[in-house]
Amino acid sequence: MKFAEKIKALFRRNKLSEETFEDLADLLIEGDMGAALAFEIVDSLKAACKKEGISDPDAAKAKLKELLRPYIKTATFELDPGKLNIVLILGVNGVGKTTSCAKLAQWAGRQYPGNNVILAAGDTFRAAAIDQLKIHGERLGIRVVAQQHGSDPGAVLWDAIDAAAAAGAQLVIADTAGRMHTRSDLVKELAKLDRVVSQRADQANYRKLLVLDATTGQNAMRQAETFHEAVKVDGVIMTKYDSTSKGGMIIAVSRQFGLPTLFLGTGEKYENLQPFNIDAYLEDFVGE
Ligand SMILES: Nc1nc2c(ncn2[C@@H]2O[C@H](COP(=O)(O)OP(=O)(O)OP(=O)(O)O)[C@@H](O)[C@H]2O)c(=O)[nH]1
Ligand SMILES: [Mg+2]
Repeated sequence: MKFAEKIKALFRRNKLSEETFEDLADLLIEGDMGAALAFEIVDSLKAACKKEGISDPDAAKAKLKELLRPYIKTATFELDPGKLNIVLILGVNGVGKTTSCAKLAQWAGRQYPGNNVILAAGDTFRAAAIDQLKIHGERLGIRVVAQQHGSDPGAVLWDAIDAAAAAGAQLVIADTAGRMHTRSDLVKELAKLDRVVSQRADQANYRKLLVLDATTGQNAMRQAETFHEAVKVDGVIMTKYDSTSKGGMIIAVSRQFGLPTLFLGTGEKYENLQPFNIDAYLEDFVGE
Protein backbone atom coordinates (compact mmCIF):
# COMPACT_ATOMS: atom_id res chain seq x y z
CA MET A 1 0.00 0.00 0.00
CA LYS A 2 1.27 3.46 -0.83
CA PHE A 3 2.17 5.50 2.21
CA ALA A 4 -0.45 8.20 1.60
CA GLU A 5 -3.04 5.41 1.29
CA LYS A 6 -2.24 4.36 4.82
CA ILE A 7 -2.70 7.89 6.10
CA LYS A 8 -5.91 8.12 4.13
CA ALA A 9 -7.16 4.85 5.61
CA LEU A 10 -6.38 6.13 9.07
CA PHE A 11 -8.48 9.24 8.58
CA ARG A 12 -11.26 7.28 6.93
CA ARG A 13 -12.34 6.07 10.34
CA ASN A 14 -15.64 7.41 11.60
CA LYS A 15 -14.32 9.71 14.22
CA LEU A 16 -11.14 10.98 15.72
CA SER A 17 -10.03 9.20 18.85
CA GLU A 18 -6.93 8.86 20.96
CA GLU A 19 -6.21 5.74 18.94
CA THR A 20 -6.25 7.70 15.69
CA PHE A 21 -3.52 9.96 17.01
CA GLU A 22 -1.47 7.04 18.32
CA ASP A 23 -1.72 5.26 15.01
CA LEU A 24 -0.80 8.44 13.20
CA ALA A 25 2.39 8.76 15.26
CA ASP A 26 3.28 5.16 14.37
CA LEU A 27 2.65 5.86 10.71
CA LEU A 28 4.73 9.02 10.65
CA ILE A 29 7.60 7.11 12.22
CA GLU A 30 7.17 4.39 9.63
CA GLY A 31 7.28 7.18 7.04
CA ASP A 32 10.86 8.00 8.14
CA MET A 33 10.05 11.11 10.04
CA GLY A 34 11.78 10.03 13.25
CA ALA A 35 10.03 9.50 16.56
CA ALA A 36 10.61 12.89 18.21
CA LEU A 37 9.31 14.82 15.22
CA ALA A 38 6.39 12.45 14.73
CA PHE A 39 5.23 12.93 18.33
CA GLU A 40 5.74 16.68 18.10
CA ILE A 41 3.52 16.87 15.04
CA VAL A 42 0.86 14.58 16.47
CA ASP A 43 0.78 16.62 19.66
CA SER A 44 0.29 19.85 17.79
CA LEU A 45 -2.40 18.23 15.63
CA LYS A 46 -4.18 17.01 18.73
CA ALA A 47 -4.00 20.47 20.30
CA ALA A 48 -5.20 22.17 17.10
CA CYS A 49 -8.13 19.77 16.76
CA LYS A 50 -9.13 20.40 20.34
CA LYS A 51 -8.77 24.17 20.10
CA GLU A 52 -10.60 24.43 16.81
CA GLY A 53 -13.22 21.83 17.66
CA ILE A 54 -12.21 19.56 14.77
CA SER A 55 -13.84 16.14 15.06
CA ASP A 56 -14.17 15.25 11.41
CA PRO A 57 -11.28 13.02 10.27
CA ASP A 58 -11.10 14.69 6.86
CA ALA A 59 -10.71 18.08 8.45
CA ALA A 60 -8.02 16.65 10.73
CA LYS A 61 -6.13 15.36 7.71
CA ALA A 62 -6.28 18.78 6.10
CA LYS A 63 -5.03 20.24 9.37
CA LEU A 64 -2.14 17.77 9.39
CA LYS A 65 -1.08 18.99 5.97
CA GLU A 66 -1.30 22.56 7.12
CA LEU A 67 0.82 21.79 10.16
CA LEU A 68 3.47 19.95 8.15
CA ARG A 69 3.94 22.71 5.59
CA PRO A 70 5.98 25.15 7.73
CA TYR A 71 8.35 22.33 8.68
CA ILE A 72 9.45 22.00 5.08
CA LYS A 73 12.04 24.50 3.98
CA THR A 74 12.03 25.07 0.25
CA ALA A 75 14.47 26.69 -2.13
CA THR A 76 14.79 26.78 -5.88
CA PHE A 77 17.89 26.01 -7.84
CA GLU A 78 18.83 29.09 -9.79
CA LEU A 79 21.96 30.20 -11.58
CA ASP A 80 23.43 33.58 -10.84
CA PRO A 81 23.78 35.00 -14.36
CA GLY A 82 26.61 37.35 -13.40
CA LYS A 83 28.85 34.71 -11.88
CA LEU A 84 30.35 31.33 -12.36
CA ASN A 85 28.08 28.82 -10.66
CA ILE A 86 29.70 25.80 -9.08
CA VAL A 87 27.80 22.86 -7.67
CA LEU A 88 29.60 20.20 -5.69
CA ILE A 89 27.67 16.95 -5.40
CA LEU A 90 28.33 15.00 -2.20
CA GLY A 91 27.15 11.95 -0.38
CA VAL A 92 27.84 8.45 0.82
CA ASN A 93 28.54 5.57 -1.55
CA GLY A 94 25.98 4.57 -4.10
CA VAL A 95 23.29 7.14 -3.34
CA GLY A 96 23.17 8.44 -6.92
CA LYS A 97 25.73 11.25 -7.01
CA THR A 98 27.13 10.63 -10.48
CA THR A 99 23.71 10.05 -11.99
CA SER A 100 22.47 13.24 -10.31
CA CYS A 101 25.38 15.23 -11.79
CA ALA A 102 24.34 14.11 -15.26
CA LYS A 103 20.65 14.73 -14.62
CA LEU A 104 21.32 18.17 -13.19
CA ALA A 105 23.58 19.06 -16.11
CA GLN A 106 20.82 18.18 -18.54
CA TRP A 107 18.19 19.96 -16.49
CA ALA A 108 20.27 23.14 -16.21
CA GLY A 109 21.03 23.04 -19.93
CA ARG A 110 17.31 23.02 -20.64
CA GLN A 111 16.42 25.55 -18.00
CA TYR A 112 19.10 27.96 -19.15
CA PRO A 113 19.38 27.48 -22.91
CA GLY A 114 22.61 28.64 -24.45
CA ASN A 115 24.43 28.19 -21.18
CA ASN A 116 27.45 25.97 -21.28
CA VAL A 117 27.65 23.37 -18.56
CA ILE A 118 30.86 21.60 -17.60
CA LEU A 119 30.97 18.37 -15.66
CA ALA A 120 33.98 17.83 -13.42
CA ALA A 121 35.06 14.26 -12.67
CA GLY A 122 35.89 14.90 -9.02
CA ASP A 123 35.58 11.24 -8.05
CA THR A 124 39.17 10.26 -8.74
CA PHE A 125 39.06 7.52 -6.13
CA ARG A 126 36.99 4.81 -7.75
CA ALA A 127 38.60 3.53 -10.96
CA ALA A 128 35.44 3.43 -13.07
CA ALA A 129 34.00 6.72 -11.84
CA ILE A 130 35.73 8.93 -14.39
CA ASP A 131 34.58 6.81 -17.31
CA GLN A 132 31.08 6.70 -15.90
CA LEU A 133 30.88 10.50 -15.95
CA LYS A 134 32.53 10.67 -19.38
CA ILE A 135 29.89 8.35 -20.77
CA HIS A 136 27.14 10.54 -19.38
CA GLY A 137 28.86 13.57 -20.89
CA GLU A 138 29.07 11.93 -24.31
CA ARG A 139 25.44 10.92 -24.25
CA LEU A 140 24.32 14.37 -23.20
CA GLY A 141 26.76 16.32 -25.35
CA ILE A 142 28.27 17.95 -22.27
CA ARG A 143 31.96 18.52 -21.78
CA VAL A 144 33.63 16.55 -18.98
CA VAL A 145 36.83 17.82 -17.40
CA ALA A 146 38.81 14.93 -15.92
CA GLN A 147 42.24 13.85 -14.82
CA GLN A 148 43.64 10.45 -14.13
CA HIS A 149 42.39 7.98 -11.59
CA GLY A 150 44.04 8.78 -8.26
CA SER A 151 44.69 12.42 -8.98
CA ASP A 152 43.79 15.22 -6.59
CA PRO A 153 40.09 16.16 -6.83
CA GLY A 154 41.01 19.75 -5.99
CA ALA A 155 43.18 19.88 -9.10
CA VAL A 156 40.30 18.55 -11.21
CA LEU A 157 38.09 21.32 -9.84
CA TRP A 158 40.76 23.94 -10.65
CA ASP A 159 40.92 22.64 -14.20
CA ALA A 160 37.17 22.69 -14.53
CA ILE A 161 36.96 26.25 -13.21
CA ASP A 162 39.69 27.35 -15.66
CA ALA A 163 37.91 25.56 -18.49
CA ALA A 164 34.65 27.28 -17.58
CA ALA A 165 36.34 30.67 -17.59
CA ALA A 166 37.97 29.98 -20.96
CA ALA A 167 34.76 28.71 -22.52
CA GLY A 168 32.49 31.29 -20.92
CA ALA A 169 30.55 28.50 -19.24
CA GLN A 170 28.29 29.51 -16.41
CA LEU A 171 27.97 26.26 -14.56
CA VAL A 172 30.38 23.62 -13.28
CA ILE A 173 28.84 20.52 -11.75
CA ALA A 174 31.38 18.44 -9.87
CA ASP A 175 31.05 14.80 -8.92
CA THR A 176 32.85 13.63 -5.79
CA ALA A 177 33.86 10.24 -4.47
CA GLY A 178 31.35 8.44 -2.30
CA ARG A 179 32.41 8.50 1.33
CA MET A 180 30.72 6.99 4.31
CA HIS A 181 29.84 9.58 6.91
CA THR A 182 31.46 7.32 9.49
CA ARG A 183 34.90 7.68 7.84
CA SER A 184 36.21 10.86 9.43
CA ASP A 185 39.40 10.82 7.33
CA LEU A 186 37.37 10.91 4.12
CA VAL A 187 35.02 13.54 5.48
CA LYS A 188 38.07 15.67 6.35
CA GLU A 189 39.31 15.28 2.79
CA LEU A 190 36.00 16.63 1.60
CA ALA A 191 36.34 19.63 3.90
CA LYS A 192 39.75 20.23 2.33
CA LEU A 193 38.32 20.06 -1.18
CA ASP A 194 35.65 22.51 -0.08
CA ARG A 195 38.28 24.96 1.12
CA VAL A 196 40.21 24.64 -2.13
CA VAL A 197 37.13 25.41 -4.22
CA SER A 198 36.07 28.29 -1.97
CA GLN A 199 39.51 29.89 -2.24
CA ARG A 200 39.94 29.26 -5.94
CA ALA A 201 36.52 30.61 -6.83
CA ASP A 202 35.78 33.15 -4.15
CA GLN A 203 33.74 35.24 -6.58
CA ALA A 204 31.65 32.27 -7.70
CA ASN A 205 28.17 31.24 -6.67
CA TYR A 206 29.30 28.02 -5.05
CA ARG A 207 26.87 25.51 -3.60
CA LYS A 208 27.07 22.06 -2.12
CA LEU A 209 24.25 19.63 -2.63
CA LEU A 210 24.03 16.52 -0.53
CA VAL A 211 22.58 13.46 -2.21
CA LEU A 212 20.44 11.33 0.07
CA ASP A 213 18.85 8.05 -0.94
CA ALA A 214 15.14 8.11 -0.04
CA THR A 215 15.22 4.41 0.78
CA THR A 216 17.86 4.86 3.50
CA GLY A 217 15.46 5.92 6.21
CA GLN A 218 16.71 7.49 9.39
CA ASN A 219 20.37 6.79 8.62
CA ALA A 220 20.15 9.70 6.20
CA MET A 221 19.88 11.97 9.23
CA ARG A 222 23.35 10.87 10.39
CA GLN A 223 24.68 11.46 6.89
CA ALA A 224 23.16 14.93 6.73
CA GLU A 225 24.54 15.78 10.15
CA THR A 226 28.11 14.75 9.32
CA PHE A 227 28.28 16.32 5.87
CA HIS A 228 26.60 19.51 7.01
CA GLU A 229 28.98 19.82 9.90
CA ALA A 230 32.00 19.23 7.66
CA VAL A 231 31.19 21.54 4.75
CA LYS A 232 27.93 23.38 5.40
CA VAL A 233 25.61 21.89 2.83
CA ASP A 234 23.18 24.15 0.95
CA GLY A 235 20.50 21.67 0.02
CA VAL A 236 19.53 18.10 -0.70
CA ILE A 237 18.87 16.00 -3.77
CA MET A 238 16.65 13.14 -2.65
CA THR A 239 17.22 10.25 -5.03
CA LYS A 240 15.33 6.99 -5.54
CA TYR A 241 12.14 8.72 -4.54
CA ASP A 242 10.51 6.41 -7.09
CA SER A 243 11.53 3.38 -5.02
CA THR A 244 9.70 4.39 -1.87
CA SER A 245 6.38 5.95 -1.10
CA LYS A 246 7.76 7.29 2.15
CA GLY A 247 9.50 10.61 2.26
CA GLY A 248 9.26 11.79 5.83
CA MET A 249 13.02 12.25 5.82
CA ILE A 250 12.58 15.37 3.72
CA ILE A 251 10.66 16.92 6.60
CA ALA A 252 13.08 15.58 9.22
CA VAL A 253 16.18 16.92 7.43
CA SER A 254 14.53 20.26 6.93
CA ARG A 255 13.45 20.49 10.56
CA GLN A 256 16.72 19.30 12.05
CA PHE A 257 19.27 20.99 9.83
CA GLY A 258 17.27 23.65 7.99
CA LEU A 259 18.16 21.96 4.71
CA PRO A 260 15.78 22.36 1.79
CA THR A 261 15.30 19.54 -0.70
CA LEU A 262 15.91 21.04 -4.13
CA PHE A 263 15.34 18.05 -6.37
CA LEU A 264 13.81 14.61 -6.31
CA GLY A 265 15.38 11.80 -8.30
CA THR A 266 12.52 9.76 -9.64
CA GLY A 267 14.18 7.08 -11.75
CA GLU A 268 17.33 6.11 -13.59
CA LYS A 269 16.80 8.19 -16.73
CA TYR A 270 18.25 11.66 -17.24
CA GLU A 271 14.74 13.11 -17.31
CA ASN A 272 13.98 11.69 -13.88
CA LEU A 273 14.92 14.75 -11.89
CA GLN A 274 12.18 17.00 -10.60
CA PRO A 275 12.49 20.30 -8.80
CA PHE A 276 10.95 19.83 -5.40
CA ASN A 277 7.35 20.99 -5.21
CA ILE A 278 5.90 21.26 -1.73
CA ASP A 279 2.27 20.82 -2.79
CA ALA A 280 2.97 17.69 -4.78
CA TYR A 281 5.12 16.38 -1.96
CA LEU A 282 2.45 16.89 0.69
CA GLU A 283 -0.05 15.21 -1.57
CA ASP A 284 2.28 12.23 -1.95
CA PHE A 285 2.85 12.06 1.77
CA VAL A 286 -0.59 12.74 3.23
CA GLY A 287 -2.87 12.29 0.22
CA GLU A 288 -5.15 14.87 -1.36
N1 LIG B 1 15.44 4.26 -9.17
C1 LIG B 1 16.37 5.21 -9.11
N2 LIG B 1 17.67 4.85 -9.24
C2 LIG B 1 18.59 5.83 -9.18
C3 LIG B 1 18.26 7.19 -8.95
N3 LIG B 1 19.41 7.90 -8.92
C4 LIG B 1 20.41 7.02 -9.11
N4 LIG B 1 19.94 5.77 -9.27
C5 LIG B 1 20.68 4.53 -9.47
O1 LIG B 1 21.50 4.30 -8.35
C6 LIG B 1 22.69 3.60 -8.74
C7 LIG B 1 23.91 4.32 -8.21
O2 LIG B 1 24.02 5.56 -8.87
P1 LIG B 1 25.38 6.38 -8.99
O3 LIG B 1 25.03 7.69 -9.60
O4 LIG B 1 26.44 5.61 -9.62
O5 LIG B 1 25.69 6.57 -7.45
P2 LIG B 1 26.96 7.27 -6.79
O6 LIG B 1 26.50 7.96 -5.56
O7 LIG B 1 27.68 8.09 -7.78
O8 LIG B 1 27.83 5.99 -6.39
P3 LIG B 1 29.40 5.97 -5.96
O9 LIG B 1 30.13 6.88 -6.88
O10 LIG B 1 29.80 4.55 -6.08
O11 LIG B 1 29.45 6.44 -4.53
C8 LIG B 1 22.64 3.54 -10.26
O12 LIG B 1 22.18 2.27 -10.63
C9 LIG B 1 21.63 4.61 -10.63
O13 LIG B 1 20.99 4.35 -11.84
C10 LIG B 1 16.87 7.53 -8.80
O14 LIG B 1 16.46 8.67 -8.57
N5 LIG B 1 15.98 6.49 -8.88
MG1 LIG C 1 29.63 8.09 -8.41
